[in-house]
Amino acid sequence: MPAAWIALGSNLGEPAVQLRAAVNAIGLLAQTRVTARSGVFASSAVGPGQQPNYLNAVICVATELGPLDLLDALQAIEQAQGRERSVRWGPRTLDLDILLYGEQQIRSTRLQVPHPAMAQRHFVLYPLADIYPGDQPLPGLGSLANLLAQCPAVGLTRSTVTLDYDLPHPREPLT
Ligand code: ROI
Repeated sequence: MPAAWIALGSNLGEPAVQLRAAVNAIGLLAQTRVTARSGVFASSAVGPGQQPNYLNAVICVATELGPLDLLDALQAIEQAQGRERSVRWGPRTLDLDILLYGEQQIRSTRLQVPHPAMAQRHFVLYPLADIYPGDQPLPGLGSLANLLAQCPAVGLTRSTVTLDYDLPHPREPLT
């Protein structure tokens, strides 16, 4: 079953609550199981303008949903958790990005995988490193160790907050 890696971010409302609710909702998707979750990281906002600090994390799912069905499902969760999309690069209650989907490289208008900005984003790479297999190159991007070496963790700290999500037993049937 394909493994997909999903980045989570929030800097409005109660970010820890938002991230936990999102992981729970993802774990309830049809034909999908959460197989790993990173620690939670606090980061100052990257991008233009002033905005509150973020909490960021990364999870891995095993899923029978194709990439676009997974994207639809993640966007529905963002909407259900009250995401406003008023300002590009602006603060958000919940941001869910597909970082990687198996070995696939997808360049469509709706979905680009690997996520085109991930190599420059410490708030994605460091959480990913908590759970990504060390010996496995990222499709088209090379080793994670190399990406980390080129992306200093400035303004990024490991939070004491956790996602609080119990991983299901690997042999539990998918529903
Ligand atoms: N900055 C941080 N630190 N974390 C994010 O999740 C995040 N998401 C974004 C932008 C606005 C690029 N900056 C961010 O979309």
